[in-house]
Amino acid sequence: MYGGGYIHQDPNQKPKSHLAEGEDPIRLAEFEARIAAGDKIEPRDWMPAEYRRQLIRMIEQHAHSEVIGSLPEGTWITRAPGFRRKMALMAKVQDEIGHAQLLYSAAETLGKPREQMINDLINGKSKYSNVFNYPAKTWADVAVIGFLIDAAAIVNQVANSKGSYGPYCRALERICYEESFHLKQGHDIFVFLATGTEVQKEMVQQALNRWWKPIMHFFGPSDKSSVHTETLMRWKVKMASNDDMRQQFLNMYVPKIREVGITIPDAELKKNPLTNEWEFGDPDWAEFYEVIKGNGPCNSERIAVRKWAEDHGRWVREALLKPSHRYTVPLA
Ligand code: FAQ
Repeated sequence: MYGGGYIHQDPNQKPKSHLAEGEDPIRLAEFEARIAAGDKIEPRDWMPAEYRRQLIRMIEQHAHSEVIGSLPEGTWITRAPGFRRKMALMAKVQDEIGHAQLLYSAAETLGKPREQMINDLINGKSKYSNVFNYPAKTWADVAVIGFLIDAAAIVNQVANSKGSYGPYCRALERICYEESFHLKQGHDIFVFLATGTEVQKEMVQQALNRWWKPIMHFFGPSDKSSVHTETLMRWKVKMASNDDMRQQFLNMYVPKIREVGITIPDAELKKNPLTNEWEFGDPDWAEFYEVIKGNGPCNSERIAVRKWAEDHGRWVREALLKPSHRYTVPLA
């Protein structure tokens, strides 16, 4: 059984040093005191090199996830059933790209140029969320993504918007408003299908069967296998552990899925009457690690599409960056 988060700590292990070579322990102590007092750290403030490195890694991965995350649903814009569904989906997909813009800007404040981030994505150096390496086979997959992946993202982002790095927190606050609309449109489609004809209900059930494991993986490995949680929580970049976020998601959304007659594909899922929490079965962590290594069902396709967009959009970026003719043509 899984569930119930804790960070594994070996009592014999020496505490990890959070200082890079040459960094001043007094400055680190002052920095940590500011974080403990709930201050926001801003781009020009002193910060340990490891804090900067971790933030770049996490915000960049988040930005890439928004870009790549627009692809599975994006393929359904032309096939959405009806004009209103099409308009809502187009607006949602466009929002996700807007989130990427906000996040790349937040990561840039830490010193990594956007072009380098995009190159690292295309070259496979940077990760992005596991979930977007699965195909959206039917319209019901759009319902599951919009309802449950956006819900999972909200659980994570509402918590982390209270974190320590100002630009990231402000970006997350704005993103969360828009994600709430995404969740509503996903929930509306999910309920419509689940309470529709037998064929529609079966379609949404099959979609949930496909997405459940990746959604469990979305929150990251269990706390005892997580590499970065301890450091990130110490510096209030992550405001809850992977297991705690996963548990919060289960407690909120398992009842909402079951109330419309859809079965969650986990035979071991049950509510513990003592803790009142949903306990779940092994979500197959071997699959998670394969997917984040690049071996998921759609990894190569996703990166190929992103590379195509990058190559074909180059002339637009170059045109935008050129000085305007208005200023180069002398006035008569
Ligand atoms: N996928 O030590 P931890 C969205 C990697 S936005 C891929 O536990 P950490 C909107 C991790 O990077 C979705 N890789 O890592 C939307 C690390 O590898 P590294 C994205 C993962 O950072 C909705 C290694 O495993 N959200 O969905 C994943 O403490 C619908 C060890 O893991 C964010 O990025 C994963 N799921 O915790 C768009 C939120 N989990 O870097 C379109 C911000 C772990 O050492 C449609 N990020 N790994 O090579 C976070 O909160 C954290 O980074 C976690 C992972 C919780 C994702």
